[in-house]
Amino acid sequence: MSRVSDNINVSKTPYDSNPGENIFSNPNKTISQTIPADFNDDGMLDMLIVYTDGTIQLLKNYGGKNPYRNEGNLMLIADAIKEIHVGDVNGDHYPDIIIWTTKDKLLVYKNMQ
Ligand SMILES: [Ca+2]
Ligand SMILES: [Ca+2]
Repeated sequence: MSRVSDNINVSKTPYDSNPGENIFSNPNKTISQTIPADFNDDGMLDMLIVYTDGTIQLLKNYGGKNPYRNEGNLMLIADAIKEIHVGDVNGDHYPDIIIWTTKDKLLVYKNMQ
């Protein structure tokens, strides 16, 4: 593998040149992962926030200028999280949450929309 070139001119990027829109922050906890998914099947991507302490929070997307609203904590996983995935495990078109813990438990949380 070799470096092709340094990209010093990003004028052709398809993204805007803003420093990035802050949609959420929590100074009291460390985010380990974010997973975008449409949890309420309204066509707009919501955001799952996973913290290092095992807390999982949902930011629901309502559209408009400031679309994301904190819907609070969904769950607190006692064991440390090894992997977390989102997928529809029961075929109802609502994404469910699948968690693999460091104690090798596989937990499924069905979306009860
Ligand atoms: Ca949505
Ligand atoms: Ca489902």
